[in-house]
Amino acid sequence: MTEPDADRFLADLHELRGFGASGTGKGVVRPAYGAADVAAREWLAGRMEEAGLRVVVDAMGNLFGLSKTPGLLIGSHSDSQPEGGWLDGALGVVAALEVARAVPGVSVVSFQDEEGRFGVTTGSAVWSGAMDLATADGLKDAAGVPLGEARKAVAHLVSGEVDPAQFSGFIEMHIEQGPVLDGAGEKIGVVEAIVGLRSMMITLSGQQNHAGTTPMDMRRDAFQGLSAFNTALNEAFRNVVTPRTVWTIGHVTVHPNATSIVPGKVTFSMQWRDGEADRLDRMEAIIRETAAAVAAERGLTLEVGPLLGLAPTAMDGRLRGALEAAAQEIAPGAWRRMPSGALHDATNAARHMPVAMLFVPSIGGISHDFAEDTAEADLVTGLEVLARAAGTLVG
Ligand code: HGY
Ligand code: MN
Ligand code: MN
Repeated sequence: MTEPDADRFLADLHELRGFGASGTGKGVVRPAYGAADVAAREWLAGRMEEAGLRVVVDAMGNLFGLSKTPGLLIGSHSDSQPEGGWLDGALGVVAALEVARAVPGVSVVSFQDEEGRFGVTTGSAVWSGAMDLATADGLKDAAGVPLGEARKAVAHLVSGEVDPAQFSGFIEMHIEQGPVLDGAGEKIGVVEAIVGLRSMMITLSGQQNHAGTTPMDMRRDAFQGLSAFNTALNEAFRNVVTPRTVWTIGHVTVHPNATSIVPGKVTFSMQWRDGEADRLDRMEAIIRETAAAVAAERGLTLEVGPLLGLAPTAMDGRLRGALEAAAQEIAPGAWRRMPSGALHDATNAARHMPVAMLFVPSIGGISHDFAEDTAEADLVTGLEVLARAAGTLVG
């Protein structure tokens, strides 16, 4: 084992953010299967080969750099949110590459569509068997493009499949994407568990009509239905949720989205997250009941799309122990155990192998925004902890 090269690691990170650079700060626009995503994967494949790894790209576009001796898999994703930060996912891929250069027996992965342009962590979901390829191909993005169509953009790179059984475990380094470490002035978070998530698209349909001549009591206004649903849901959740439970209506399309037309149709995303599976179940029942009640009261029709999601996932004790020991050596008194409120590919990898995660601070807790950032010194501390832990695990 040699020491990781911090300068090369930082140079790779800054080069990667050049693919899909947003022009706003260090932000990136690198959605799955877009030109910038494909170019970034081609560049990463070249860096993996230079590091002596065998490159394999699977049918979904998951990019693997395999070590000669199978052992630990380390990585994350290199696709981004529609307005993404330069580190979300990319940090874990580039750190894995640098660790693989220093620690024999480490393989590297950049999963595809972790950010869910098409669903929820679709690349690692198909790789892990949580979703079959045919189902994934039928998923559509917000513009109605099927994944099966979009992934033709990586067809020229596809070279085979990678069996998860060959790996002894998976570790993902990621930015925290929250305020805890930055607020406490700490450097490392060792993740105890990743929350579960459920997500579905809901459509309320009423009657499109003239905004001037249609009396309020004669309207079947789909947006008013969404507004009433949201208010009723927040009230209905009060006795079910905890301060850590979150739920979000993040994507809304109003049809026909015109100033002088009563909205006839509203389609929106409903996403909720919690550490307990039975609470996710109870919330799902409340969502369905509340949507049906609002639709009935307002003379609207209701369509509920397929349920997507991931179960809450505990991290592996042995892998976590190696991360904690390395954190204590490198950042004594400046690390903590903590949950992950964000989703990660590690949840899907956990279907086949022990997994663990470590976090570095997010400045101001900002993420899924062009302003996302982490001090370079903290990025390097995370790299050193990851390399130290990997060295003990494959040693
Ligand atoms: O939404 C998430 O938690 C992840 O960043 N895609
Ligand atoms: Mn991520
Ligand atoms: Mn993300």
